[in-house]
Amino acid sequence: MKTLVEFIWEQQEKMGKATGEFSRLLNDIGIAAKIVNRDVNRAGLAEVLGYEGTTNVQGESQKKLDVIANNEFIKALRNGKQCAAIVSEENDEVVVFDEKITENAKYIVAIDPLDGSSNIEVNVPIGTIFAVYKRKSLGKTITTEDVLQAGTELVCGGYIIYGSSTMLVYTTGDGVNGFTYDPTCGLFILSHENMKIKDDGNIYSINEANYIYFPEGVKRYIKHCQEDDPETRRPYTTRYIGSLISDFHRNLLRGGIYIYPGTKKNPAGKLRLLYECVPVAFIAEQAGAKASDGYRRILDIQPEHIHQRSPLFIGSKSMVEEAERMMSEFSPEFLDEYQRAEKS
Ligand code: AHM
Repeated sequence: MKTLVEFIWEQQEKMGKATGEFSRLLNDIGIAAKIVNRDVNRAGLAEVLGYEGTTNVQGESQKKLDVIANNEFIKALRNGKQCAAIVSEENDEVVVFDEKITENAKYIVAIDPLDGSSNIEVNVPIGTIFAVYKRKSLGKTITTEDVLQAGTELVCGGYIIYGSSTMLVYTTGDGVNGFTYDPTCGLFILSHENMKIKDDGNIYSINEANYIYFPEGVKRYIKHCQEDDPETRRPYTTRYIGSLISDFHRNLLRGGIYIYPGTKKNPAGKLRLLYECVPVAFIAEQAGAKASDGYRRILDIQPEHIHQRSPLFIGSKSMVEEAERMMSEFSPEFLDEYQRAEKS
């Protein structure tokens, strides 16, 4: 039995980086995850259910649990002192911690504290998604350069899924490992070592109700998934939970593609680059899969603002490549359209 904390230490030592700082940071995320897990498990009870009565920067109504989860992660990371600032889906601005306390803090965290929270009431798995970057301004005041780093600069990408069991999955660029929470001893235990995604899955996950608004390339790819071709196991099967982490986690274990494209109404799609697309893209690549905006590698995109959105095509390599091919062939103009929309 190996615990999350033991595993992080071992990995850091192997890479010659065992100062304890990163281990502490990840451990702090694990501590907050346990508290959020407890609250998610009580979600049927009045004091954690329903709306907070506030909206976030995206104009979405905040659920009580969104706010609770956000507070728990911020509190744990502030107390741990290894993180200098947080970009959170639930905060309009960057949360910068007291400089006197975090003078030597080496890390910046981008987080969606509770992804898929519209599913809370119906007992569907939800998740926390996080990305860890190195602070560029060590010893100085936090700058925009600290928080607007491309995915290629990531130190760690991870998520926690609150499902039939609770799991923490993360990568630091040396493979993907999953830890299952054992509530009897309060520990995350290594259960899924060196996870890999099949090259050619047969599950596609997309909200097809938006079909009429999709770019032609996406429409063609959906039709491709539905064609009869036993040799390539088509027609594929469709599974869409509407909770990115649940859909991604299933496709990670079984093979498949998840798509949240741009649409005529929302050219850049719905998902946020920094704390939704980038961390799962890093995990996907480390598991041998691909993540793209339909044209470009997600990790190569240079963010221009903290709550920037991006279309996402992620999962089994051959499936993402086929979808990208159709985007280039049938919707070459859409890249400009969505970039323009994202800048305006
Ligand atoms: P959220 O950040 O408000 O929770 O929204 C993100 C979620 C993803 O988890 C999920 O895949 C997607 O929104 C579902 O959107 P839709 O209902 O449009 O299919």
